[in-house]
Amino acid sequence: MNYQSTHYLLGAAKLEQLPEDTGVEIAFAGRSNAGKSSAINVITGLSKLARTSNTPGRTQLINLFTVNEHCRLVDLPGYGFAKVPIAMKQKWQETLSRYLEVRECLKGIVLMMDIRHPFKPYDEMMISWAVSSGLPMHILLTKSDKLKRGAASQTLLSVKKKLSDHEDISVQLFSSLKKTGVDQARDVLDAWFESH
Ligand SMILES: Nc1nc2c(ncn2[C@@H]2O[C@H](COP(=O)(O)OP(=O)(O)OP(=O)(O)O)[C@@H](O)[C@H]2O)c(=O)[nH]1
Ligand SMILES: [Mg+2]
Repeated sequence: MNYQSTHYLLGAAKLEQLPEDTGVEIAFAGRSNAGKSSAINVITGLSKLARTSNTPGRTQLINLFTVNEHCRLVDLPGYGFAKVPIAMKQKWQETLSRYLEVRECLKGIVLMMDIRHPFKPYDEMMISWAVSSGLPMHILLTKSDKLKRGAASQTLLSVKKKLSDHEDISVQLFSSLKKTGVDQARDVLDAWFESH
């Protein structure tokens, strides 16, 4: 897959604003600040594609990026962000869960978990959701540069072990900062895009 010409399509606040439900979408999910937007940027090799920020909750819409005529990447709003009014938070989460439920062209989920804090309640929820809906999931243990090599591979092992019952879930180390694991992540995306 060639990601060079990936471009921003639109940001949807409601499902009605999404493009026609055809082609293939791969969604990037994870807690706020886990590094979703950064991962999209390094995977596509386009550093300014998705907006990244120190302020958690930056990505508030379902942002879609067109890779080519049939393929889109989706930057989902980060869940678990505390500093917005509760009503707004519930609204996003409702939109997010409806997107996951109804979107036919959604063919895979990339879940970003900060390697220092894996398996937060929302991650568990996403994982169970992927399992119950039969969608493949690929987990990026992000910010792996924050741990020493040994500690990072130990976390990888324990996360793999915890998910060993689920053959449709894969896991890898990832660092947007050091660009670790980029080819491995691309291989997964390519396989998903190409199998549909
Ligand atoms: N050290 C390190 N920092 C990272 C890495 N990836 C992202 N960050 C930083 O983490 C912060 C959040 O990154 P984003 O990519 O904006 O996170 P996000 O998941 O899109 O956040 P929301 O849009 O708020 O949900 C930014 O300050 C990034 O620079 C990484 O691999 N290593
Ligand atoms: Mg973001």
